[in-house]
Amino acid sequence: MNNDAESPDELHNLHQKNIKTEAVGLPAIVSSFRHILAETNLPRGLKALAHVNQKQGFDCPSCAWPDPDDERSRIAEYCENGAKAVAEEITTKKLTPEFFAASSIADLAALSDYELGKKGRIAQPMFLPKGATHYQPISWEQAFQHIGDRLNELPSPDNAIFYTSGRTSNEAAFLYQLFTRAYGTNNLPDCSNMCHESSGVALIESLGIGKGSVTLEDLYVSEVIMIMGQNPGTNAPRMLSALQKAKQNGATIIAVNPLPETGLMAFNNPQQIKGILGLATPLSDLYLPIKLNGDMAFLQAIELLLSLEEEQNPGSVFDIEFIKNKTNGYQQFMEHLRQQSLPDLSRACGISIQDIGKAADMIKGKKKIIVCWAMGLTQHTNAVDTIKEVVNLLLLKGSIGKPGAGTCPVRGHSNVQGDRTMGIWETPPPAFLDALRKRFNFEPPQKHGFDVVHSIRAMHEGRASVFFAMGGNFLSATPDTTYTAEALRKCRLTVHVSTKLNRSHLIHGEEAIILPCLARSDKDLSGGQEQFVSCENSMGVVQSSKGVLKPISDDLLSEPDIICRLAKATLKSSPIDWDRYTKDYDAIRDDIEKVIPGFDQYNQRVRQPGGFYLPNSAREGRFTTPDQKAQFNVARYMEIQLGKGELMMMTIRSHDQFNTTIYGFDDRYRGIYNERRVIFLNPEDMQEQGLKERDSVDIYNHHGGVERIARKFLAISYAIPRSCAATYYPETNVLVPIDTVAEKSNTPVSKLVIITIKRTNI
Ligand SMILES: Nc1nc2c(c(=O)[nH]1)N[C@H]1C(S)=C(S)[C@@H](COP(=O)(O)OP(=O)(O)OC[C@H]3O[C@@H](n4cnc5c(=O)[nH]c(N)nc54)[C@H](O)[C@@H]3O)O[C@H]1N2
Ligand SMILES: Nc1nc2c(c(=O)[nH]1)N[C@H]1C(S)=C(S)[C@@H](COP(=O)(O)OP(=O)(O)OC[C@H]3O[C@@H](n4cnc5c(=O)[nH]c(N)nc54)[C@H](O)[C@@H]3O)O[C@H]1N2
Ligand SMILES: [Mo]
Repeated sequence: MNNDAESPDELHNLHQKNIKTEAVGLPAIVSSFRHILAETNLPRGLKALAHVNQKQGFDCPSCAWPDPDDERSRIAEYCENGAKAVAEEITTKKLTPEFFAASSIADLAALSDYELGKKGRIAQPMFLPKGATHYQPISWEQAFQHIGDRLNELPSPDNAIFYTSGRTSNEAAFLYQLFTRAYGTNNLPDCSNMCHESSGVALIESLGIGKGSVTLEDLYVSEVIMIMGQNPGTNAPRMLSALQKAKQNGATIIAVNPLPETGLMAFNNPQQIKGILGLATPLSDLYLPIKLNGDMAFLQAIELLLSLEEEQNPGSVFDIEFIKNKTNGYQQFMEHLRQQSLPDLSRACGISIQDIGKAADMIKGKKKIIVCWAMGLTQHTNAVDTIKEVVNLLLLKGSIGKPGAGTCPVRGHSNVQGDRTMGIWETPPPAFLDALRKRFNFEPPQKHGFDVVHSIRAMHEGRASVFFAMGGNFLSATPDTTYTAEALRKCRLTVHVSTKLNRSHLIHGEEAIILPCLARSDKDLSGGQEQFVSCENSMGVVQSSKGVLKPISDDLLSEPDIICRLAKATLKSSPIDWDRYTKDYDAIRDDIEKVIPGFDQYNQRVRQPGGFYLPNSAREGRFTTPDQKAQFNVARYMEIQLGKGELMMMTIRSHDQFNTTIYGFDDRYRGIYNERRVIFLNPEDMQEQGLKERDSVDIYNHHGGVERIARKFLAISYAIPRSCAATYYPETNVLVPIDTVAEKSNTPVSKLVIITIKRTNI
C-alpha cells in the first residue's frame, strides 16, 4: 500500500554488476542514442543534438556546467545525461485531450514517476474543476482569466505563492518576478532554496558575492582541485573534461565523498579516440571516504596541520600578505583552531590522521587551489558554516581572486543561477527593489516572502491558497512528501507551467490548471518572429539559447508569453506595457539592462558567439562585504549522536534521472541495474542489523514524534562508511522532515536523515 503522493512501491528485478572504475567512454555514447531513439525519430534527434550547447544553438536543459569559451566540439558538445535530457524534451509523444479524458487523476497517480514522464509532452492547457476526476481542455484565455480571478479574490497578495524551477530563461524569470511584485508579493520560492542556497548565504557573508569565483580557465591552470560532496560523473559530466585538462597540466585532485563515485576516479573522454578505445585518464590522486557531514571537521583538521607547518616555517604555508590586507577575523579563527584536537577531528570525519596528512601535504606548498562542491555540502544542518570553512581554507592560502584559484559551487539546474540574478528571490536586496521602482514606477513589496519550506507551511496552515509553479515538480522535490501533499491539497488553486506530466499535477488544490509551454529545444515564434532567450551558467557566463525544433503542438506558448498574458488578465491597471515584451524579447533585455547591474549592452553582447561574463567581485579579488574584507568564520563541527540501530541516510541522484524526472532504472556507475528502490549500506552495519544481501526493508524516520515510512527497499552492501546509508531521491523524500533545515539558508537537510530500518513484513 502506498500513498498516491509517491511513486508506487513496486519492485522491479534488480541485477547488479561491479562498481565501474572509469566514467563515460563508449557505453555513454550508446546510451545517449538509445534514449534519443526511444523518444523520437533520428533526423529530429540529430538536429537537436547538433545544436546543443553550440554557440548559435540552445543551452542544454540538463546541468549548469559551462561550455568552453574557445573551441567547442562540433560533433558533440554535450554528455550522455545531456542527451537524455534532450530526448526527454524532444519526444514526439504527446498528451492529447483524449488521453486526459481516458485517464482519471487516480489512474495517473497509480503510474510510476518514470511512466508519467514517458507519456509525452503536454500539448494543450488543461483544467481540473472542483470535484472533477479528470483534467479537461480549457482555452488559454479562459485559463488566464480564471487564474487572474482567483488571484484577485485573495485577501492579500501574500496569500499567493510563485515557485520557479531553474530551467526558466533570464527573460522569463525577469518577467515572472516583475509580475509577482507588480501583483504585490515577494513570495518567490525556487528550487535554489533546496539546492545551493547555503552556498549563496555563506559566500555573500564571507566574500560579498553569492556566486562562485572561478572560470573554466581557472580549473585548467590550478594546482590542486578538491571536489567535495559532488558526483560530477553523473551530475556535471562535462566537468570531467575540465578535470582531465587540469590533470594534464599537472593539477592534483582530491576527492572527498562517502562514496567512491566513478566519475571521481577516472575518465574516458568520448571526444577523444583514446577515450572511445577505453583508455582512461586517472583523475583523483587521493580519495577520502568521509562520513556524512564530516566535512567541517576534515577541513579544520587540514587547517590545523597547515598551521603547525606554518608555525615551524613562517610564511611557507599561509599567504600572510593576503591575510593581512584582504581578510578579517584571522586571530579569532586561529585561536579557535588551536583549541581543536586532531584525534577528535579525525574521529568526527572518519578519515585517519595519516590520510588527512596526505591531503595537507598536497596542499601546503601550493598557491592555486580550487574547491568544488555541490549537494553533499549544501544540504546539511550546518551547511553554511561548512561552506564558510571551505572559504577559511582558501583564505589561509590566499587562494581566491587570482588565476587558478577560488570557489566553485557547481550549480544544478541549467539557469538556476540566472534566475536568482533576475530577481527570483524571496528576500530581494533593497537596491534591486529600488531599481524596479525607478524603471517601472510602481511600489514593489518590501516584506520578505516565503521560501520553499515557508511556502509549504503557509499552505498547510491556510496562510496561502493559490500556488503557481513556473516549471519544476514541487510535490516530489520538496521534503516530507505526505505533509507537502496535505499542504497542496488545501489550496484553492494550483497551477503548473510545465512541459511534462509529473506528480505535482496529480496532488492538486480544489482546482488545478496545467499550462503547457515551449521547451529549450523548441522554436519560439512568439510575436510572429523567431525569438531567442538567454541563460547564465555556473560560472557567470550569459549566453543566448535558441530552439530549433518544430513544437509538437500548435497550442504551446513560450514562458514569457504566458507571464505577459497572465499579467494582463490579473493586473487591472499596470504601468507595465506587457505586449511590448512578447512582440520582441529584445524589449525584455532592454529592461533587464536598466534594472540589473552587469547587463550593459545586453542585446548586443548576448548576440556575440559565446556570450559574455558577468562581473564578479570575488574573482577580481574585491570583497564587497560591509568592511570590504573577506571574513574568516569560527564554527564548531556538529556531533551527531545516533541511537541504537539508527543510521544517517543521504538522498542522492542515480545516473538515470534528472531530479524528479526518471529516465530509467539503471545506475550504471554504481553497478545497479533495473531498480531504484535500493538502500546502500555498509556490510558491517548490515550484519549488525541481521540483514542479508537484497533483503527487503522498510525505512523509518521519527523526527518530532511523527512516524515517516518509505516501504520496500532492497538492502545492498556497498563501499560506504559505517553508520551511513544512501537512497535515491525522490523516493525517500517522504522521510525528510519538514523541520530539519539548514541554519540560515533554510534548505531541507536531504543529506542526513536519521533512519531506522526493519525487514519488510510480507
Ligand atoms: N544527470 C543529472 N544531472 C544533474 C541532476 C540530475 O538529477 N541528473 N541534478 C542537477 C541539480 S539540480 C543539482 S543540484 C546537481 C546535483 O549534483 P550533486 O550534488 O553531485 O548530486 P547528488 O546526487 O545529490 O550528490 C551528492 C554527492 O555528495 C555526496 N555526499 C552526500 N553527503 C555528503 C557529505 O556529507 N559530505 C561529502 N563530502 N559528500 C557527501 C554523495 O555521495 C554524492 O556523491 O546536479 C545537477 N545535474
Ligand atoms: N531528498 C532530496 N530532495 C531534493 C534534492 C535532493 O538531493 N534530495 N535536491 C533538491 C534540488 S538540488 C533541486 S534543484 C530540486 C529540484 O526541484 P524542481 O526543479 O522542482 O524539480 P525537477 O524535477 O527538476 O522538475 C521537473 C519538471 O519540470 C518541468 N519542466 C522541464 N523543463 C521545463 C521547461 O523548460 N519549462 C517549464 N515551465 N517546465 C519544465 C517538467 O514538467 C518536469 O516534470 O529538488 C530538491 N529536492
Ligand atoms: Mo539543484
